[in-house]
Amino acid sequence: MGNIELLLGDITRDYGVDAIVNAANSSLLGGGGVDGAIHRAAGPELLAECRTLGGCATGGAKTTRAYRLPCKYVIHTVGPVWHGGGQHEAALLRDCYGNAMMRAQEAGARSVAFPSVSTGVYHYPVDQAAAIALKTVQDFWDAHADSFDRILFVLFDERTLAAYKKAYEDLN
Ligand code: AR6
Repeated sequence: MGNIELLLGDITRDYGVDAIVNAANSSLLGGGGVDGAIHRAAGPELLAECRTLGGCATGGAKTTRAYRLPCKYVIHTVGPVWHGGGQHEAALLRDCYGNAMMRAQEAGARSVAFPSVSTGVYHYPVDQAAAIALKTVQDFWDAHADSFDRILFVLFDERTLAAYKKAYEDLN
């Protein structure tokens, strides 16, 4: 059984992983934040492939190739927009991480890097999001220990990293 790694950094850099997860929107046609960074680093072929996918529901996840990114796959998931917590946001965020892990397993990706889905433009409170993210991913890894070697969260700023570290302590 492995331990999730929590790193500060830019997920488009080379972490030696098979798959990275994108915090996309339901069009899957790009945007700002980590989505913009991933599309810029992958090159226009990524958008061309995304156009063939017909979008993605909130909580869902779809896999593409990674083109110029230093990994094999991008798993695009669509996090919930935070509306105060009464609109199934927690269940939808759980679905994002669970479905992304399922897509990774199906692709044979043995190492996966996640960003903090929904805590940027979508305004999900980072403390709550971190607890859901880590528990969902750790539970999936524990249940499918043979499928994965490494799981990372690559967090873009100190505040987000601190929230994930705290949630990780509370979980273990
Ligand atoms: N590497 C890792 N994390 C990053 C990077 C990066 N290069 N860039 C930003 N982050 P957001 P969301 C962090 O807004 O809240 C897009 O326009 C960022 O600091 O990217 O799920 C999509 O198209 C934050 O901690 O995603 C959607 O429309 C985290 O990634 C919408 O934003 C998520 O922030 C999705 O919003």
